[in-house]
Amino acid sequence: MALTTGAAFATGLWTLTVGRPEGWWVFALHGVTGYLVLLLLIPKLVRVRGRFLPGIRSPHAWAGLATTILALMTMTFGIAWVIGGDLVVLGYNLLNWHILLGLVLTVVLSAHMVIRAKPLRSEDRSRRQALRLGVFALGGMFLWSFQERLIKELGTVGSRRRFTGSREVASFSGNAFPVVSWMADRPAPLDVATWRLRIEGLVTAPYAVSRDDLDTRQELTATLDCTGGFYTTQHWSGAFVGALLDRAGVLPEARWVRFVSVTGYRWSLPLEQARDALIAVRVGSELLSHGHGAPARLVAPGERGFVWVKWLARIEVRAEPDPGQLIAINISGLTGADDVSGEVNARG
Ligand SMILES: Nc1nc2c(c(=O)[nH]1)N[C@H]1C(S)=C(S)[C@@H](COP(=O)(O)O)O[C@H]1N2
Ligand SMILES: [Mo]
Repeated sequence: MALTTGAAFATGLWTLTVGRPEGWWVFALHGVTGYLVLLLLIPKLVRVRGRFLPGIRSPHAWAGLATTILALMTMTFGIAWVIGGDLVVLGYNLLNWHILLGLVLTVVLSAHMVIRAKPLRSEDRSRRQALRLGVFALGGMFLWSFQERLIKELGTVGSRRRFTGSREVASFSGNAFPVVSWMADRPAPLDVATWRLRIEGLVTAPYAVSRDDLDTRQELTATLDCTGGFYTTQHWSGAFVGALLDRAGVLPEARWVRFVSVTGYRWSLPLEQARDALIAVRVGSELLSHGHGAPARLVAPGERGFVWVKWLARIEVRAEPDPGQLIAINISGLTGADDVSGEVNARG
């Protein structure tokens, strides 16, 4: 039970990193794993049912009940989102709640396993047990494919979702698509007149460019797909990272390119992939608005929205990847001046 919930959590985390259509099966795997947890929950509930009433005074019984409700809510919200539900509670949609509750559930279950750790009973490891798990996994696959069939047949909003589960919003509309931050990044608007983007690190000649220098009208049509559940396809324009790097002269030991925001938010791409990414200053024919990352943002085709760093300050060529970015994106909003105009929302 705990192991399959762990698998559901792991595959869920994994989906957040997948942005290319070839990766659709990761989302399918997450769906199947979710249904597997649901199926395992039923016999488990039948087994402990008899123990709940006699133990009603004990905190364990209530903790168990609360955890079960949490698990059921997590699954219900996930399923409701893929079908097409558009309930918004406290500013968060069903997908946001699914992810949030899934995180809480994982923390609770991990604590439970640490506190009440008991060794696996030998029967847990027996062949019968493995067989049972196999049968339930088949059941999970069946339920998931039934869900997909049903969504198609009924033609619900979910039938028009992207393979990531995201729904299309305001494609080809210039700046008119949603403004989102990963956690709490809300910088005040940057002064375009004095702003410069620096290109530095493992290069022969570091330099800095203004927004006008970047406005070279190199174009890319790409889909921004936010893990918060929307996507938008736009014509972006600016300068390709490859062109910017060539001007600086990349050193032979270079392997990675790190994109750093004025807020400290940052992400890295492997050098070859980074070359094909765009530093955008325009969307459609309009200059980027503040909310969308003006003066310049990263457009990284095939990567989920959180990689598309806004309000860029520098591009650094490096030899190493950057594990610290996982922390940086979560804490960047805690520092720096806030957006006084209130144009930037955080949910994403
Ligand atoms: N500096 C910075 N860049 C950021 C973020 C952020 O919080 N800070 N959020 C990311 C996320 S999660 C998404 S989905 C996109 C959203 O871009 P948009 O506001 O133009 O829709 O920006 C990305 N770039
Ligand atoms: Mo996002």
